[in-house]
Amino acid sequence: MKPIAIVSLASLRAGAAAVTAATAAAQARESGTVARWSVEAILALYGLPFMDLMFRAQEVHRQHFNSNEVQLSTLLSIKTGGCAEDCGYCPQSAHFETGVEASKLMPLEEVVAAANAAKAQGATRFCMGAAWRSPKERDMERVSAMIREVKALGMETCVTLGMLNADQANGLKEAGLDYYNHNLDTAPEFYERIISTRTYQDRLDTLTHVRDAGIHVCCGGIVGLGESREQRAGLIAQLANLDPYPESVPINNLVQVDGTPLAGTAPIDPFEFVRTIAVARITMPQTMVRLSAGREAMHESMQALCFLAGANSVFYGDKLLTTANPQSQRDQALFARLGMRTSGQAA
Ligand code: SAM
Ligand code: DTB
Ligand code: SF4
Repeated sequence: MKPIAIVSLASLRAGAAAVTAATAAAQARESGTVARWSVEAILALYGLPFMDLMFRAQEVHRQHFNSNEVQLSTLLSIKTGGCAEDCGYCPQSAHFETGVEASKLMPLEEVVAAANAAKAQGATRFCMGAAWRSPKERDMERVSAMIREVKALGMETCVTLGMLNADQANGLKEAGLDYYNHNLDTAPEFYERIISTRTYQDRLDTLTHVRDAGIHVCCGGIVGLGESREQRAGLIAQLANLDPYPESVPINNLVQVDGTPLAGTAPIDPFEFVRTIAVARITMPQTMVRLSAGREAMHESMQALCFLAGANSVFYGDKLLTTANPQSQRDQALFARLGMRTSGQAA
């Protein structure tokens, strides 16, 4: 006797709602209008049976990308620790005792040497991060020089320096900056539980300046902060409804660092993390979805699921900013086992 398939009415409804929303979004894009994603439509995607969600994410992914290709960005902390902000996840905040030593801005030669090494390892983008609330004038000159020199190596450049005003964004564009990373981090209604020293609107304003300056936007968030699924959907809605949505969306899984207020938070279920990647892919079909912080603690099989869900970029190199990332050899072995090639690699 054949087994009887039991499908709940709720999951059928969720599936139908998600498909309708995704189709509407695709139609809106074709007609040149902006697709608005409601939190409900995103929750309906989250609520799909895992296999259906993965299938849909792959379908979308394959319309826009080679699903066997991954892009590599290497991070360098050019100014570490002592940050005035109080982001509850961050080991670099001066508000918490984490053992991270504050350093001054790195000399230009050291930055160029690190970029050269990253290029030699196969990275195509070099991302420089500074633990600042916002850069000062003198900092801007020195970072602009770094951008010019890294760009001269033939790499894409990205910096993340905290809040920017319009003049600063224009200055970075003149220096040749390709991407600016500034994350929304979480849903607006959860945000105040995590950060008190700058507002959600401050972040949106910086993103506007970056966009207006003609710099590509790299903007994502962090999960595993103790947020609910609805709040994860709220973050994705904020990102997907930016007009246009970011070219690059890093999805970070909290790296718990002793001394930060969020150390000890219950980790997110691995499948829920994969679902978040899939939902980002479906709602932002043409963005680079970057599987970001948290890979060091992730099994290879889970990383493979993230690629299947539509992630097509990673941070590459044994260090993120202050915490560990998989060794390059481990990543190369993983890509080889999965038959994935890295972008920029000869076919
Ligand atoms: N200071 C700049 C800023 O916050 O705009 C740039 C650097 S900051 C470290 C960039 C992002 O890294 C944060 O927005 C957050 O999403 C992520 N991040 C920081 N600490 C993390 C941690 N412990 N685990 C996972 N992601 C983290
Ligand atoms: C992003 O979204 N993740 C990166 C990058 N942008 C700058 C940073 C992750 C930091 C993880 C904690 C650390 O190493 O200090
Ligand atoms: Fe500072 Fe950025 Fe860390 Fe927040 S996330 S404390 S702004 S370095």
